[in-house]
Amino acid sequence: MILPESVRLIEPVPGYPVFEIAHPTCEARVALHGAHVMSWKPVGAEEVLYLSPDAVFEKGKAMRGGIPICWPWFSKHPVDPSQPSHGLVRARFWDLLDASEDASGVSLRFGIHAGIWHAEVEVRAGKDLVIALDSKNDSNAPIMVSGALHTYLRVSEIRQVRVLNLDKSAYLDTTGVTEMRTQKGDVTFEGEVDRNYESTSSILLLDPLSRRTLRIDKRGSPSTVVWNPWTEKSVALSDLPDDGYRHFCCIEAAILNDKAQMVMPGSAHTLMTRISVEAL
Ligand code: TA6
Repeated sequence: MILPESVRLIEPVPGYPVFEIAHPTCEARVALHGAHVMSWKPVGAEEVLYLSPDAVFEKGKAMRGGIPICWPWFSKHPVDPSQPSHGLVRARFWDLLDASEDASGVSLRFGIHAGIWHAEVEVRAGKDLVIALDSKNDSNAPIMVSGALHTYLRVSEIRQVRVLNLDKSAYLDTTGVTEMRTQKGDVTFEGEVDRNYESTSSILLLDPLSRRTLRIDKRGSPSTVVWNPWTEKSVALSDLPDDGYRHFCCIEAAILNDKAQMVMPGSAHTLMTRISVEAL
């Protein structure tokens, strides 16, 4: 396939192809492994995504940072504990189906088949970043899909960050005793946060030290997951520096397993997230 002028294929690690985008609207990197957006930097702005300096770039290993695609299930498999966490496709190579560009950005389209599972994803990098994941049903019976666009957003200092638009939303707190709670005001970070919010709202992430607000819109996603591992889990994760937790916040457009979407034969479900940078 002939790549657009502003896209070139590089191999920062042998056997690990990465599409490097240098377009008038942005710079970005997308790995073929996991169809994984590793970095995105709109023109005039600093890098928006957090990629762990200790991330592993190896077939079969999930990459710590960027935007992992967790699919066709989220976290633990609904019934089979032997299955990998966060689904099948973040640790596999996808196929590049199409690549195009115009004045407003670059589009890369990837596809993957894993048994009965068939997904296609479009990555649109420009002034905004849009990821649209299509769960396709090629079979003659309904299938249930869940998952998440597990976005790692770069922040200057997590203790200063505020997440807006989840006030009064119900959430499942999965730290400590797993229980349902209701959000009061903005989400702030004074310890580990791992929450599954019942929310379809757009999210604003205020990062005062970077003097910026990130806006996260979404579609086809009944839940928003907010995650920061804090100190202990940061130390426990080998592919994350001990203080890595200070510099990212995950805001995930999710379909949790208990809200899995039914996809009828011959049709598809789209899970989409859009990230944009706004001044503080
Ligand atoms: O999305 C939040 C979460 O499910 C957390 O519970 C935490 O495990 C995180 O994902 C990272 O998961 P990973 O499998 O990438 O280590």
